[in-house]
Amino acid sequence: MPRVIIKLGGGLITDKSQYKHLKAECIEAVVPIIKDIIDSGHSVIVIHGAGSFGHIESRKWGLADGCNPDIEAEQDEAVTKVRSDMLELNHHVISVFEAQGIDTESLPPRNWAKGVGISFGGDLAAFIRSPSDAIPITFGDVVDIPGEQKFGILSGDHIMVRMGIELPDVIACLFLLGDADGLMDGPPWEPGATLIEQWIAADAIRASHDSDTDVTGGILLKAECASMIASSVEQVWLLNGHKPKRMLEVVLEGETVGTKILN
Ligand code: IP8
Repeated sequence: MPRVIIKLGGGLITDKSQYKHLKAECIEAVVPIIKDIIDSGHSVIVIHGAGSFGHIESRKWGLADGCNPDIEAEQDEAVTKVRSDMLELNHHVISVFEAQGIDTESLPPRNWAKGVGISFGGDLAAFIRSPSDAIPITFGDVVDIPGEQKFGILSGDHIMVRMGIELPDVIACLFLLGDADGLMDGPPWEPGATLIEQWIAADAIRASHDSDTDVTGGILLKAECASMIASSVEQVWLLNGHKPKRMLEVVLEGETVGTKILN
């Protein structure tokens, strides 16, 4: 069964500048198109980012750098809080799917993954489903790291890489952005920034859509991750999450407005 992996960017589903500010209407607009993708015979996996439910607190307490013995007690509290905030965000996302009649199963990385970056440890077999099964949903999370570092931040973008490369029958990996049509040739808020329609890792990017708020790396991380996936998957795209029909155009026609990542 052809498989499609979709990352709902944290900047699409939350307002990144305000702590725990959900953009429910954006999730509600995307889910019917995901349903169309399922109904057209595809197995779908959904990964969502953290946005302001994860990055603000993680940045404040340096969680991406692991345990700092000087502030260990505060960090432990922050880990618990971010994990609980991420579950809250995940419940919001899941409730939109359930409201539209799509069965889901939540698989938080803290329960199945250890370590960060693309070489994190964890069994991905539970994500292999057929189109009639509940769709697995996971997200960027605080995960345990063996040794002194104790914990770290596993980005949903790194989960995308591993799934895109290792799971069978993946025909498309789609990264939905909240602030642009795809990768732009400059910061999207600057007048004159234009869409890069095709991108290959050797091309430098000046743009930095999210780097001020993201502890995991923003648009540059996404572009690098997408490029790794493009070595195994034909359709890897950065798309405007506010125009969700473009996902269906990629899946059914292999063409749309967005940035196609080439190998
Ligand atoms: O937004 C980050 O995941 P991402 C997860 O997918 C946390 O990079 C908890 C900040």
